[in-house]
Amino acid sequence: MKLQPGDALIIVDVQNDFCPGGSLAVPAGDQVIEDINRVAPLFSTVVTTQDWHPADHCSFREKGGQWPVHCVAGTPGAELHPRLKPGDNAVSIRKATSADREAYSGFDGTGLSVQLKERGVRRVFIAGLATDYCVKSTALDAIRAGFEVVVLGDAVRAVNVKPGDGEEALQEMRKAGAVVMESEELVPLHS
Ligand code: VGL
Ligand code: ZN
Repeated sequence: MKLQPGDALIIVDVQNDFCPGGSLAVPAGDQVIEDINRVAPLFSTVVTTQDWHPADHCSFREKGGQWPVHCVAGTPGAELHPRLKPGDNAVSIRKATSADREAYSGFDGTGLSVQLKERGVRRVFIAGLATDYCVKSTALDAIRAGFEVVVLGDAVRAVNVKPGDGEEALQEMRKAGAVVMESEELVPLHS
């Protein structure tokens, strides 16, 4: 697939806590990094999202939520993985910053849609973690916001709380109108 002006890459939550050794490690989560680093230079707009929770976030088990404590704002676990190279001009988005509200999508309460539209973005390519939560939610919101959506299937990984959750999430994204393709299929704009 040939890239066009108006394409953006959204790198979802490639943070230490979601990678091996982190508090909510996605299996093989760090394997997305090399693919992302290879394709990021092909995009004039790159966005990184970070889960950025207060220490008492409602999604944490001790607060009645589903997850271990993860991605607490300002801690090493919330930092982007040190091997990730989004480029110097990447737009940084932090989400789920209020204690009483979950927000899996990079579009939820962040102003991302307006920022992308101001830059003339029409189509977004999505990679990162996790397929069955924040990638899915970000992709579905992007479609609702009027963007064309391509999910880079080799550059996402799932939590798979239930086996098959990742595949099911990809199906749901396809059904909503997303295209799933491999990062190797990207053809640079000037080629
Ligand atoms: C995520 C679980 C909890 C994600 C965030 O980034 O997919 N998953 N918080
Ligand atoms: Zn979270």
